[in-house]
Amino acid sequence: MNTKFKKLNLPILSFSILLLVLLGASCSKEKNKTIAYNSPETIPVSRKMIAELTSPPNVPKPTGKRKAKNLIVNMEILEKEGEMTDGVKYVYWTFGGTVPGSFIRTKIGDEIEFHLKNHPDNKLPHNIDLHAVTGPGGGATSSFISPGHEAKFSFKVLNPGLYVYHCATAPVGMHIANGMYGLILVEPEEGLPDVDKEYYVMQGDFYTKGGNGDRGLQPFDMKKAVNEDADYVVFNGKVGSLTGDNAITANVGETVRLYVGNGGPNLVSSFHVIGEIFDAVYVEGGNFINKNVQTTLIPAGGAAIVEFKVDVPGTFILVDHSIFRAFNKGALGMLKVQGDENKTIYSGKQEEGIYQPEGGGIQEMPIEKGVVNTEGIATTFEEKMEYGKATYMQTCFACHQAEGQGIPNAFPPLAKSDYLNENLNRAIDIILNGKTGEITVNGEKYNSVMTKQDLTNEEISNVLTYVYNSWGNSKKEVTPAMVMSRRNIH
Ligand code: HEC
Ligand SMILES: [Cu+2]
Repeated sequence: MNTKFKKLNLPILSFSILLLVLLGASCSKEKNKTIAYNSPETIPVSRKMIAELTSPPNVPKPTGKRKAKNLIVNMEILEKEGEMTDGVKYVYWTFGGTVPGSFIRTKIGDEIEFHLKNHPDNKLPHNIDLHAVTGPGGGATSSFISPGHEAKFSFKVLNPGLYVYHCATAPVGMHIANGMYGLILVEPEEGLPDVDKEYYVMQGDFYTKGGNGDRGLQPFDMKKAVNEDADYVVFNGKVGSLTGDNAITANVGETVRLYVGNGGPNLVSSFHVIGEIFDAVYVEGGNFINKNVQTTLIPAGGAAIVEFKVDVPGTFILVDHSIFRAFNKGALGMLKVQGDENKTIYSGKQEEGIYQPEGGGIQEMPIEKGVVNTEGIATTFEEKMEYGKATYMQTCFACHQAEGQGIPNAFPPLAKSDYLNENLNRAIDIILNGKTGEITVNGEKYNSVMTKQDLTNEEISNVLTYVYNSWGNSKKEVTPAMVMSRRNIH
């Protein structure tokens, strides 16, 4: 009857109270006493069972009402090359072939018979330290094995919660930095409450010889790791593991539970989902439940369970809210929610007006479809370039950068952009309507969002003329009439 998950304490509490009443004890006095705590080490195990292990972002089936078992975990260590991001290779060291390693799902009282296999093709010895283990090194010394060998050790899980496991072979930091971590869940006796969707997300920081985006096979950089100067901070082992087609999904009205871990080795995570509020957070993966949380801190070598109901459709972005990590180092994932809009909860953009601090109130934008703002109309090519540059520096610069060079993995370049130069109408459309979905610019894939730009036909013709006549582009001139005709299509 050991149940540390707070949510599930109620029935046990009422049961104990009932017992006390039956025994004739004074209920009001006894309420404050601690509940009798049956040692979980005395929980009997019924049978042998092979543990289901899953790769991220999936988790094994809930343990539900099953009794404690002799649970056999077969975990294989693989050192293998993978892709950190497009064009960047990295040799990962893995538990089960993925970063993070296979998810292990257990129930309190389970006796885990752990078989750790070090593949013969591997180059190094490894071991495992599971934070769910009560015992020296969390199993590390008992599980130390060379390539081509298998180690076996057993432990009983005594504390419900979500725990990190990792390799603890020297240099420990390097083994973790190369991806040797994962999560093990210990469910309480009754299991966790039912939800519609469950996913496995784990953050990690990576250190490469070259800088972020430098191509080719990148070796681990010990000096940067010691200085905690990460080149990549990512979810599930690589940039884009949870974006675009890899996004996790849910339907409007469903409850979502994320098992979120942080392997580190160095950085703590300020885990946040843009556009959602966590209804419940099992703080640090333990039994304390906090409600209505915006951002939860996940320490290196720690975890949290977050739960929320998705009420409206859209793409919800998972980030480490140390926000440069999200937009510049990869710590960005997506939850795509499908279903009907709910305008009571979220209206979408209802109106946009001119803001006049002097108190002019909100007015209509003077740039309704095709209506040209008569001020500042360029009459010569030079004027177009001048006005276009001004608009560029006001509107486009933040993302596409001063020289149109863009930002690797986030904002595509406009300088010498094959994509831009290939199709003028498409470029106009992008500014009028925005752009989402995967595109390839100069051989690099981008899968992000450009919002539509509220500019007049005149401004769009100027800014595009400026872009086409700068940075080695194809020198096209765009007129307001051309923009107007694209506007009328939509
Ligand atoms: C908030 C950031 C942001 C701003 C501001 C922005 N863009 Fe973009 N732009 C993007 C992103 C992101 C993409 C790629 C979208 C995708 O992946 O589908 C993109 C794509 C493009 C493309 C097609 C790809 C290429 O590189 O040729 C063009 C052209 C473009 N933007 C022009 C502009 C112009 C001109 C402006 C200013 C009027 C502008 N953008 C403002 C983020 C931005
Ligand atoms: Cu290792």
